[in-house]
Amino acid sequence: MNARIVVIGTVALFITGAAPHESRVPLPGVQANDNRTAAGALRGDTLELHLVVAMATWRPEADSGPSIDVAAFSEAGKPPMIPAPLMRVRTGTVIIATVRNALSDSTITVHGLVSHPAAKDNSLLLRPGDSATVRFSAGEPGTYLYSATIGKHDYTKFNLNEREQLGGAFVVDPPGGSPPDRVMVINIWSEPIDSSAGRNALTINGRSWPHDERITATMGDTVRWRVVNASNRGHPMHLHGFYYQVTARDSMLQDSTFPPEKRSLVVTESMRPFSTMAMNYIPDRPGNWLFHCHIGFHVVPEAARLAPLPPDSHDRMSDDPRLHMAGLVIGITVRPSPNWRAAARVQPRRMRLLIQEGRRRGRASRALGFVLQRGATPPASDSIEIPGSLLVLTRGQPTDIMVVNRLHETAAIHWHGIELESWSDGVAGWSGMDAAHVAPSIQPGDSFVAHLTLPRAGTFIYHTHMNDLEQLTSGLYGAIVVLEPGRRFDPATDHVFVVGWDGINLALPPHLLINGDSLPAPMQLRAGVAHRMRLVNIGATGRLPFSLLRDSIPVMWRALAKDGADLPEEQATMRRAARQPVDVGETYDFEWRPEPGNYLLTAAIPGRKPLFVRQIVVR
Ligand SMILES: [Cu+2]
Repeated sequence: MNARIVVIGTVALFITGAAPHESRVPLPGVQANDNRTAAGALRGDTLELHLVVAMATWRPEADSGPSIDVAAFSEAGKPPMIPAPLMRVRTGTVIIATVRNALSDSTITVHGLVSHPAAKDNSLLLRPGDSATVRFSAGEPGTYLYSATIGKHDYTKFNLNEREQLGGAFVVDPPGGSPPDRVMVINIWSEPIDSSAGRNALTINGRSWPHDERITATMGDTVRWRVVNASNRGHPMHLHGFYYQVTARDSMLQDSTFPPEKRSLVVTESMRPFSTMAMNYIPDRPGNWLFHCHIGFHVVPEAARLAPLPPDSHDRMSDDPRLHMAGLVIGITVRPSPNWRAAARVQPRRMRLLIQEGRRRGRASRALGFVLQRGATPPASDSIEIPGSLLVLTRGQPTDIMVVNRLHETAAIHWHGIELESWSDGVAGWSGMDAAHVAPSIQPGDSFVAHLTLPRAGTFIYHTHMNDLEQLTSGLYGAIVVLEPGRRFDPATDHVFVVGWDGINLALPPHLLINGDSLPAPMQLRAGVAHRMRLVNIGATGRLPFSLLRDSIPVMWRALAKDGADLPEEQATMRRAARQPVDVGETYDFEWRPEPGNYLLTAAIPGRKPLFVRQIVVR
C-alpha cells in the first residue's frame, strides 16, 4: 500500500512526543474530562464560572504515552482539561463567565458563550494576560458547544494543522432536568510531518482508543448520549449491532430537537464540523460492541496515533483490538439480562464466502475481493469481485456464512447494520460475550462462521474490519440486500450502487469506483415502473452528494430507507434528487419511476469535476 503514506518520515524523533525544551518549570498535566461533572458554582439560578486558557502537557494515549504541549481550558484553581470543562445548567440559568487568557504570546478568541439560540456568535477577543466577563442567560434546552481559537483565524475553516484543544460541551437541560445521559466530545489534534504523514491525536473525552472509557450497559437499558463534535472535520459516527435514534441535531448556537415523527433511525449519522447530536439506543443483545467514526484515517493505528507506526509494525494485523484500532472508537459492553438465553438457530441457510487476492487492476496496489461460492465448486482462488458478491438474503431466515480466508494475511468481516450476535460482529479480539470469549481474526487458510439474523429487509454493507485502509481500498467491501420472505431480487428494477475507493493516493482526489468501475457503461432501465435505487458509500472517507439529473435538472424520487431501516410514513416523502449526501457507512434507498429519456446519476461538489457519473438510458 499505502502503509507508506503514514509511516515515512523521521520516526524515531517523535516517539516520545514533543522535542525536549530547555530546562523550565514543567507544565501542568491535562486531565481527560469525562463530562460527568458540570463546571462552575451554582447559586440559585446563577452559575459563576472562572475559565483560564494556559499551556499544559497532554497525554491523549496512555498515562505513560507520548505527550504534546497544548493550550487548554481549566477552571481557575483546577487542572487543565480536554475537552474543556463541561458547561451544563438548566434552562433559565444566568451564567456569569470570566475567561482569562494566561498564554504569554497569543491572543485567543472565545466562541459560543451566548444565550441559545443565537443568530450570531459574540466572540470574545483576549490578548495575552487579558480577562473578560460575560453575563448571559443559558437559553433554550439543547446540546451546544463552546471553544476558543488561538489568534483570529476562522475556526470553522478546514485546517489539517489542528492545534487547538479548546472545545467543550455546553448542555442546557429542560426545567425538570434530563434523563441520565453521557456527554461525548470529539477533539482532534494533528501536526503534519510531511505531505503524507502526520502525528495525530483523535480523542473522545480527551483520550483515544484504547485508552478511552469503556461504556457498560445492561440489555434493555436506554443508553442516551450527547455527542459533540468539537473538531473542524466531519465524522460519520457508526454504531455496531444496533440502530440508534437521533433525537436532536444542533450546533454551537442553534438547537433543533426533533418531534418523534421526524426522528431518524440510523446505524451511521454524519456529523458536520462543530455540530452536536442527541442520540439513544436500547441494546437488546449482550456482548461487546463499538461506536466509532467510519473514516478509515480516524480509526487505524497508522493514522490515528501520536507516534507514527514503525514500518515493521504488526499492529494493523493484530488480533489485539487495542492495537488494530486507534482514535475515535468507543467500546461498549452490554451485560445480558438475568433471563437471557441465546436464541436457537433453526435450519440456517448456509453460504460460503471466500476472501481472495487476484491480479492487480485499477490504481490500488493490490486487488482483494469477497467471492461467494455458487454451486459445489469453489471459485478459482485468484478470482475476485469488486465490490464483493452481492449477498441477497431473506428477512427472518437465519443465515450462516462461512468466511474462508484465502489471503496470506489475517482478515475479519463486519456485517454493517445487521442486528446480529456480538460474536459474529467482526471485530477481532473484541466481538463476543466477555473478555474470555472473543472472536479471533481469520488466519490465512482458516475460516469463521458468522451467524446472521436478519430482522429487517433493506440495504446493508459488509466490509473488512482489519487493516482497514489497505484492505478496504483494495476491494474488501460489498453490499447486502435483505428481501422480504417470498420476494426475489430482480436486477431489472432493483439497483445497488456501491461506491468504494480504488487505492489511496493522498496527493490526488480519491479515485472512486462505482460497482467496481470508474467509467461504468450506460445503464438501460424500463420506463413507467418503480425502480429501487440503493446507494451505498463504503469509501475510506468523503461524504458524497448524489444527484439524479435529466438535462441538469434533478428528478423527483421517494425516500424509502436509511441504513436498511424503512423510513416512517412521515419521512417517506417525494424529494428532489439533488445533492443527497451519503457519508461513509451510510446506505439510502429511493424509489424512482422514470419517464423515457437520458439521465445522469452523479456525485458532484459544485464547481469541481464530478466524483463519478453514470449514464442511465430509460426506454
Ligand atoms: Cu472521523
